[in-house]
Amino acid sequence: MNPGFLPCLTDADLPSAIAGRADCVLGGVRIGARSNAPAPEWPQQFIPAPLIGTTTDSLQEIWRCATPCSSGKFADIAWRRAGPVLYGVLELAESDFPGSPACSPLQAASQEAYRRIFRLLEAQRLPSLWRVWNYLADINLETHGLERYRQFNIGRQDAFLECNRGATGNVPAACAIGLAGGPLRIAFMAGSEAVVAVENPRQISAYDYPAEYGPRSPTFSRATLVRLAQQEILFISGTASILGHRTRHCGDVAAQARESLTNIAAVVAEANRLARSAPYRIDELAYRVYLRHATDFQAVRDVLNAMLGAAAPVACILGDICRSDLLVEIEATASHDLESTR
Ligand code: 3EB
Repeated sequence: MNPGFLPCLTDADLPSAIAGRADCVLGGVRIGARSNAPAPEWPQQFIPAPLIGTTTDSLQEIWRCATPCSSGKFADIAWRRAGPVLYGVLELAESDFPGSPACSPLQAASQEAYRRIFRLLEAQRLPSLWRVWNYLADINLETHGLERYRQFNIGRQDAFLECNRGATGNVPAACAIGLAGGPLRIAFMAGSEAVVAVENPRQISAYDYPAEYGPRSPTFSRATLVRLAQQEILFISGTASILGHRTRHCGDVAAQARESLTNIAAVVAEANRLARSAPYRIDELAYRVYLRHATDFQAVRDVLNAMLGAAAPVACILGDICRSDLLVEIEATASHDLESTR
């Protein structure tokens, strides 16, 4: 029943990993080049952003489970469900949303995307949104008098409020990354179990950011812990070089990477106060690193090697971070078995 995270596979490794049990893949992601192969049967988020520091032009990650999934389509969301866990993928073209003077197309698309997600969860009787992966074009571009990331934040928060979910406290872990173009691309994991929200004592909660970062605060937790019958999952949100609410180390990518990892270590320490499983260690997490400039790769790799060891699984992706002065953002996931007696 429990999903197992199977990270960083090349396309060649995937068939043997699945071994004829494609119905036991909850869903996943493909990052990098588009594939010539037919689309998989499971919901797959596609992130058409270059991989950095690897010779392969794409990678896939999947979440597997022990029993076959049910699946469906709901308001353009492709979803699969294994017992108490659901994974879904949604793409919305902004051109399908005319917007209005008071609401840009991106804001309207963002609100509608989250509205649909919450409706699906209601229909599935799965109350809790655990983790959301958001990608949008030109995230730092100003249109309609406001940076597009800030437009997204308005639409997202409005949907949380409209659907009576509140916009602080028990909100999902997330990332929001800019791509060169394309639709609003959202993947999410959700389920029956409420999350344990984790914050970072070194940072103001994102949902409490002051108005200088936009008219509405971002709606995410620094991390979420999810407890299933035999497994606990730790989702660490996109984490950047922010102390309090301010960007640190403008223009210095190595220092930003160090600050980001120090923030992740602080989030892990907080998570460990709340976790039921054995303590999480930063050298066991599966990382995704987003770089604004591909040329910063070696400087960031050196920091990762020094702080995590060279063996840590890291996927490095070219993408824009949601503040123009941020050069790198790092997110991570881990899963621990829970002893059934606990
Ligand atoms: C930050 O800490 C950096 O808007 O969903 C990180 C993770 C960031 C998630 C989001 C934004 C988001 O504010 C940016």
